[in-house]
Amino acid sequence: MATLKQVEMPATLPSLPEPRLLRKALGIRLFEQRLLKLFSEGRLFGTVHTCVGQEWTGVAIAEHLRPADVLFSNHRCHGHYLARTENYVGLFAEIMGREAEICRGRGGSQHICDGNVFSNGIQGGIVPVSAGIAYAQKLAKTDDITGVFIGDGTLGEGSVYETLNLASVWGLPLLIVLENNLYAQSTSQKQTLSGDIEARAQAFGIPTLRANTWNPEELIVAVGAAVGQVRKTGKPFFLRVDTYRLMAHSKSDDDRDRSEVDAYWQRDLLHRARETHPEAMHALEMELESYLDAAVAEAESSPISSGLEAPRTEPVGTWMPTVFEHPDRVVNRIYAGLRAAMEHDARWLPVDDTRVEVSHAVSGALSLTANGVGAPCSISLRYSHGFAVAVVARLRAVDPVGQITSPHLPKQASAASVSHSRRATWFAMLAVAVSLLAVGLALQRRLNGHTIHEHHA
Ligand SMILES: Cc1ncc(C[n+]2csc(CCOP(=O)(O)OP(=O)(O)O)c2C)c(N)n1
Ligand SMILES: [Mg+2]
Repeated sequence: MATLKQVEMPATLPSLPEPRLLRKALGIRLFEQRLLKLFSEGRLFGTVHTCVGQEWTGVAIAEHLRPADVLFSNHRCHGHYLARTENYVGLFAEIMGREAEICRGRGGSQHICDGNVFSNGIQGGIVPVSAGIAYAQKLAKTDDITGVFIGDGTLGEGSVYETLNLASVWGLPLLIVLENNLYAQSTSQKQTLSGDIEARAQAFGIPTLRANTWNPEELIVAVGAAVGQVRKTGKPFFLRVDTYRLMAHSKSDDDRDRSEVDAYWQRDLLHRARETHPEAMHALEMELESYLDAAVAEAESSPISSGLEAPRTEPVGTWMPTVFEHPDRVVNRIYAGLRAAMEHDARWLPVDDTRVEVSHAVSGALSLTANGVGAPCSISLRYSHGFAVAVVARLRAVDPVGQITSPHLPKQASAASVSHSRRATWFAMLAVAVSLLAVGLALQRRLNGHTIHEHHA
């Protein structure tokens, strides 16, 4: 049984939160960094989204919720769950697809259902559900409350506003905690958010408060005030928490400006504490790492969930089975869709099969490079039949090369016809030359302070 043997810590460390809280926040961070390592070793089932840099939101809410209160979370839920339950072994086991506890390895990283914590990876999907639970609490005439975490990107989901409206009209004991980390996957908030965040909740008559994760003690006080208010009034409350995700959205999908990310690392309390209190932090890290060693070993000793290996037996109804050209890689299907869409779009200049590469695809995020000129974009997309067209539109907006047309080129030429004829080779070379020229011009425009206007797909 993995047990945490706590090292001796002074009662307080100057300028740091109390060691009990520090241990919790650092435990979450080290847990997630361990997850990334395990992922790279192929020991996890499915993907993970870490909350490195945001740990204090979970710690703060766990300080104020009572056991009967219900907490909803999203795709970035490990910290929220661990802060509340401290079930490290269980979460490791869950993400490793093991039979032990939580959801018997079937929920994985994003679908937790344990200890009155529920998570779901569908952005905004949990928000109306959380209101339903809050409604049940109201009908039961308890003073229990429900909390729900959403990200700033999820402010683009209509269900959030429908819920804010009904929660306010019905007077539901619902605390909405918005983790404002400035990005949705790789899309900056600057591109998608208009107006004021709190004003959106205020428009529905819901009171708001703002805090941040760089000052955890103030954050904990703010969460206490928000929780207390919901419990006392039985009405909704909206808490905005400014924060920053220090690691990739998922794993390798991070194209944010490095200097921006570095600046936030310098601001991060746990990171800074290593410099200001090296001995205490080192001791704490050693303690937690050895606990995590034991927790991983214990989780891995549980058998793989039988459900994960069972063949699909339920009827498929009227759905046609999807036929994949390359059953091993969904990415190939996406690539084929892209090429098909481009072949019918005269504004694209077909060069050869390497014109657009889906170089990487994880969990709904695609990193694309166009023509090898490094005009990559990571994009977040809804899973829909129009996704290929959306990718093309987005690429075209990001990569000005995509807008060039040449009078010498057949407008509807397919990638295949170009790459397989001799004439096409000349066209291809011409296209490459034109492309390089365009990239040069685009760079020059950028250097001159012009920005390329991006249309959202
Ligand atoms: C309805 C829906 N659309 C798209 C996705 C893919 N996706 C997963 S997380 C994410 C970005 C979420 O951004 P935000 O709400 O700001 O949360 P953060 O990741 O920053 O914590 C997207 C687009 C999804 N899970 N659900
Ligand atoms: Mg976000």
